[in-house]
Amino acid sequence: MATAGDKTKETGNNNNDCSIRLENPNIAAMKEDVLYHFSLSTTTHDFPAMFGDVKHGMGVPSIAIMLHELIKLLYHARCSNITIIRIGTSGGIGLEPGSVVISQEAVDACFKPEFEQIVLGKRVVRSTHLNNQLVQELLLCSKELDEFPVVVGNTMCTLDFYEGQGRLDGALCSYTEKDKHQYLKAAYATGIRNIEMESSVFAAMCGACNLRAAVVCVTLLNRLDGDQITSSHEVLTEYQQRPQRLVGYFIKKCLEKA
Ligand code: R2B
Ligand code: URA
Repeated sequence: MATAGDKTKETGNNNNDCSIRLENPNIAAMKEDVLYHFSLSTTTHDFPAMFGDVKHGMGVPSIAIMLHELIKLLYHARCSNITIIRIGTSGGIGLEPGSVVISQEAVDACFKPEFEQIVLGKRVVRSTHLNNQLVQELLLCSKELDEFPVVVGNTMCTLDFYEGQGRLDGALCSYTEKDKHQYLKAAYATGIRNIEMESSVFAAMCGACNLRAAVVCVTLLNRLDGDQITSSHEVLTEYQQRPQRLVGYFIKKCLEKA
């Protein structure tokens, strides 16, 4: 299970404190904490040195770097039958904010199911199709859960949050509001229901490496209504938990079947 790109703020009462808060007073009092499944212990491993600088950023380069190393890790560990799901946030098109989109396929900003990378100075184009059976399994889970709106649709992946997603509120804007609406409506007409910044390389790399992959993102706003994300922190936090709740339900169901 991998997630990259999105920032989750869990700041409790202190809005400036971005450190992780464990809801368990016992941990701080333990002389040693053995993370059995990771084969790591706080006495035998220097966690801050090993993991202190771990940060996943946003967008295609960040998730691509993470995936290269994650996929190699799974390969070296001789894992098989891997299912990997990207969860995160997105801007919706024509959906009520808070809706969750299970991606049918990831498409580029020209609505093509492709991810293009320049390799050794040449264009390499990889397919971004996602596993349809996994889409259906997740959709069934969403019906069983029945907690929030869930749709299946295409997901547009862009290299930028502002101009790249047709926003009018970036530092640069080279088009009119009418152009923006025409673009988003054209996207909607091709089946695109949300826009984010990682799905295409995620789909392309997982597909090329034979991993069963899915993308499940919540929409934070309806881009047909505006560009700014204005919902309260509480509302956004609850929205961000929705893909986790759906995928958590899916994982639990898989474990019960195993
Ligand atoms: C969704 O949200 C982030 C941009 O705000 C980006 O990581 C993405 O894909
Ligand atoms: N993430 C995006 O990439 N776009 C949005 O509009 C919201 C979240």
